[in-house]
Amino acid sequence: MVKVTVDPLTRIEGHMRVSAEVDSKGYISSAQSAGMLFRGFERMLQGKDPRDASLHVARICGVCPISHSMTATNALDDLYGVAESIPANALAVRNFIQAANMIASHATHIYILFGPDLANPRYRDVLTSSTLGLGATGQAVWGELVGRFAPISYKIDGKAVPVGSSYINAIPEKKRLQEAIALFGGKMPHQAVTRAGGVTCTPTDAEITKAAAIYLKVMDFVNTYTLGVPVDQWVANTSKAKSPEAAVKFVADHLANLVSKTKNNDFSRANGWKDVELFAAFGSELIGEKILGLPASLRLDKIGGYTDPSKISFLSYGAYYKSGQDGYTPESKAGERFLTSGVVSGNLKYEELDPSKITESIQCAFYNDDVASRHPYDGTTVPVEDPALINYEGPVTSKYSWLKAPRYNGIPAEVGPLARLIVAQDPLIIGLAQAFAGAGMSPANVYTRMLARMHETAILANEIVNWLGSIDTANRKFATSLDFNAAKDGQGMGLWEAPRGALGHWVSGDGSGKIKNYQAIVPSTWNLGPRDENGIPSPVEQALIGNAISGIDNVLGADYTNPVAIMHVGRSYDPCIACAIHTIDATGKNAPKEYEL
Ligand code: NFE
Repeated sequence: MVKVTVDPLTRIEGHMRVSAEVDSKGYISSAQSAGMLFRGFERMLQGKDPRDASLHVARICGVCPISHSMTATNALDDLYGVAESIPANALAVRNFIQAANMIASHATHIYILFGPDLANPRYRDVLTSSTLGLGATGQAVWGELVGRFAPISYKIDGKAVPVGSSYINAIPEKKRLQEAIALFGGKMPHQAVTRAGGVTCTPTDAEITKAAAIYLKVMDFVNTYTLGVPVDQWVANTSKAKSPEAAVKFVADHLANLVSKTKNNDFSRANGWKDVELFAAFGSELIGEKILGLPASLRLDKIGGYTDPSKISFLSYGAYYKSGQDGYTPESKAGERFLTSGVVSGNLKYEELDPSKITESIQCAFYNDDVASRHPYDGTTVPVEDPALINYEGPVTSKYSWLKAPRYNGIPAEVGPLARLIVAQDPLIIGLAQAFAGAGMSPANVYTRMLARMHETAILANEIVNWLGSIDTANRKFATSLDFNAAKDGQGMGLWEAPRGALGHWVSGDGSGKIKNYQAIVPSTWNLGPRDENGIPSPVEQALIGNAISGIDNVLGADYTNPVAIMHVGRSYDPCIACAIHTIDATGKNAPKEYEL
């Protein structure tokens, strides 16, 4: 057995560590995922005025600050009892800035955080190896991968290939989207307009026009780089298809058509091979074998899946308020949001969301409590005090992470774009999930996670203009008033979706109008937490097991120094550990030795 540790795993910021036990044939037999940073927003919020929570929590993260402030705002709308009377105009503004942030975050992940892995030298070695004999086709695909996704300049046949075009051109799009958010939010990150009761801005027609113009620019990028089918056509034929079968057939036919008209290994954009199509070429059962003659074991849909459907589910709290109507229900009942809430089992059975079934376990996390698991309304955040107990290398039954372990009805849940669209029964994603399950494969894998992120970008891009257009500037009602007494002994729950998945905040009043308890369970905690008191591994810990350490089936032998599988599988969840721990102790008193401030 060889132990392979990747630390840090994330490109977004550090402090996520994955340690895997690899057997003598080069396959992962056990994995531990650890968050290594101790932060502390939940404790900091105690004793504060609840109305300020939406401002404080935005600082949990600079990538998804809209989602944190929005989720806090939802919890506060609930605490003050005003959720059902928030004006439609305020809900439209909230939808717009959330969707713009979601698209920016997805572009960051696809192109900056995950994309560079596709230009890993391992792909060069595999695609150009004589063992596989892909010849000129393999060379051409490698050239396209580097030309689009490489974060550095490579040399091919002695000639320098510039930094990847998709990688470099995605960056200004994020800036553009930040500007669109700032038009309403005042600034970005950490906008200040989503507050309990509504929003604090009153947009003008000129601002809406400007936001629409920025959006159109971003759509140029999506149409030029990401999708080989215009956004509206893609959505009409996939997300709005008559049936899952029709949606999958549309994509399969589109790809088959592309393959049939591709001659001389021309996988260029000009020939219709946009990023989603190129990604499919070696990522999917739909096409992988057809164009490259790849063995099935080389495909991305073969890695990062689950083997035991009874130990995993897919969870979404639902997101985006229904357009054109005042108010929403805080518990996000099924069918009440643009993307619906719910829980889908590992066997793809849907059930309605019951927020009382959510718990967090500290069994394997560096926190003390009398009981292993609690509902977040009763949750505590008490870090272990003895630095000697901070051991990321401990056995799987010990404490080994700063992330707690969230569970739904006692079962780990994957969250994120894939889970969101499985729960929403999106025809393309549910069609693919069913097809994979029918073929005895896991419905969740590296390919479906990445495809869902691209597909959700198209769905939101198609909808965002409607939300923008629904803002009625002649009607100046953007907020409702609050009864401050309502917060004294009350409780509030915010259930929302961040780019990386289900995000929940729970707040309770202390009887005097201050916050008594505040708990946040974030997407990366769901996906990347440790084991629980029943020894069940988290989603990523399950998804790593059984994979060849060098990815793509160790086809050229196991390379322990380039563990592509750990990178692909871990990064397919788009990890953000700053979000997942959200606790900082400025005295350093409770921090592990190596992190003392
Ligand atoms: Ni720091 Fe976040 C998102 C939240 S992390 S990015 O998306 O909440 O899981």
